[in-house]
Amino acid sequence: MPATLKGKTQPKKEEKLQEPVDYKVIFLNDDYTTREFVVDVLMTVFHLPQSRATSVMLRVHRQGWGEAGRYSWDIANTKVNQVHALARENDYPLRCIVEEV
Ligand code: TYC
Repeated sequence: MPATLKGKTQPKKEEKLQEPVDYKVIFLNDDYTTREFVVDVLMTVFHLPQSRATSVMLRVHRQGWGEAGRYSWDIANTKVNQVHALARENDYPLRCIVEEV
């Protein structure tokens, strides 16, 4: 290596690029939000096909929680805010949360 480049262009070993962290959006069950509304939200906000939206909704209904998708921090939180805004507009208590993968 030419002496002029020594220690200048060589990346240091500890400067490895980190993989970006993903965040899950998790739907939580409740007793009042209709199944149809949850499926609608999963289709419109998360762009799930109807069959997938239905199976995620049923999983949440039966197990208490279920994953709608994985996104960057900003997108996950935007989607959670969209879900909560739609739920509020329609008087449903539907909640979802963000969790690091
Ligand atoms: N448990 C609701 C019902 O029986 C349906 C439901 C599913 C609610 C998923 C919220 O995230 C949820 N109507």
